[in-house]
Amino acid sequence: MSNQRPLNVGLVGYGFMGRTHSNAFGKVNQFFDLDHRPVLKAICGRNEANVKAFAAQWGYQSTETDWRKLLSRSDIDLIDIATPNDSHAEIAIAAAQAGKMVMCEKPLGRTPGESERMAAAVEAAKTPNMVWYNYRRVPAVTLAKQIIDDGRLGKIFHYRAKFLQDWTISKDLPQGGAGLWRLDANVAGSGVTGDLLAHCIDTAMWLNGPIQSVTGMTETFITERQHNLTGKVEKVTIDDASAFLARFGNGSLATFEATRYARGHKALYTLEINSEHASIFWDLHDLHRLQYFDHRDEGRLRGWRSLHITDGDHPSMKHWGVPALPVGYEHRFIHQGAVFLEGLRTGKPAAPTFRDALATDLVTDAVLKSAKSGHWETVGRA
Ligand code: SOE
Repeated sequence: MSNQRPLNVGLVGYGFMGRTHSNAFGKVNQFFDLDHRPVLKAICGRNEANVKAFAAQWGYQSTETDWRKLLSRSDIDLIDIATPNDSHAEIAIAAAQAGKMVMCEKPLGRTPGESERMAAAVEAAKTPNMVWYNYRRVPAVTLAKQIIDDGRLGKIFHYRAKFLQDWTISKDLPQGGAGLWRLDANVAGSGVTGDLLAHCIDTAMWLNGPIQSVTGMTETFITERQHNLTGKVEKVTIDDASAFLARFGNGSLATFEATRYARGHKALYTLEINSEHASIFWDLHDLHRLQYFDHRDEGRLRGWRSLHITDGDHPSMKHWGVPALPVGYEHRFIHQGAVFLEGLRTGKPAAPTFRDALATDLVTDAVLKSAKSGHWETVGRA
């Protein structure tokens, strides 16, 4: 559309998430009918050679090696943060104060204190903001949301989620630096609680409302690792595994578990809901299927239905292609980008906002506190 308004993007960070976000900005107008068109105006990262190579590969018009310089540019409308977690707060707050729109990779901050300051900054600046929690955009997960919102489930009793991986089991794996900063708590904030459970919590609260209280346990299985930046063997302070029980505001009970020590599981994110009338089960390793059991079905034919969520009338499928063709990781980010741009058109905040993501960080914080205290912890209000 020729009358689309350009939206000049300044992206900070050119790792795995920088690529994923760039792809989303580049494709979103091909798949969604929107008023704004992102322009890949500038990519920013500390290593000049890498940042230039990234700009050439992804079509950015310019490069910066200092994010403060990027923020001072009048030709940038939106700052998108795809850096490791320890720089999210500083960049986001400065970007909001510079009058930019701000998008940020998850988790929002390393602590609720950081996240609260970030949410306060974008709200004070009255600037559009969003966090890239992408599992909401899996068509089968969106269908689960529709089923719940339609009232088909009746009273919800149980919510059950887990996110299992196996990539940190080797004791020879170092911590720190590119790719491995997730193992360094100073940079990441926490281990699997902030990295993996945060996804489960974001989806859970989207589907089932606020979490009120939690009791958790964490474990660090390998307590020392070589640090890539110092070259020294250093203490590991992230949680390698984390599990918690929770009570939702609607009275339902929940169990959550995440680990990077589950041999054979690469990204086994599953969720299950059991309610008065029906149950739902979803599994990221089989992401197009939504398992659905409805007790109201005729008795003789009652059973788990395995719904293949790729038909034209399933959530978001009309954007992607002809029915039956599966969509993948990148589609979720393209869709999440579209949600942000749609928010600019309607003036309604695109979810999850910084404040929504703060609510998730308050749950992960309560889990980590409970793992230390051995007590139930009440979740703070965002
Ligand atoms: C960690 O392995 C990771 O890449 C997370 O950082 C992502 O958020 C998750 O979607 C997949 O796993």
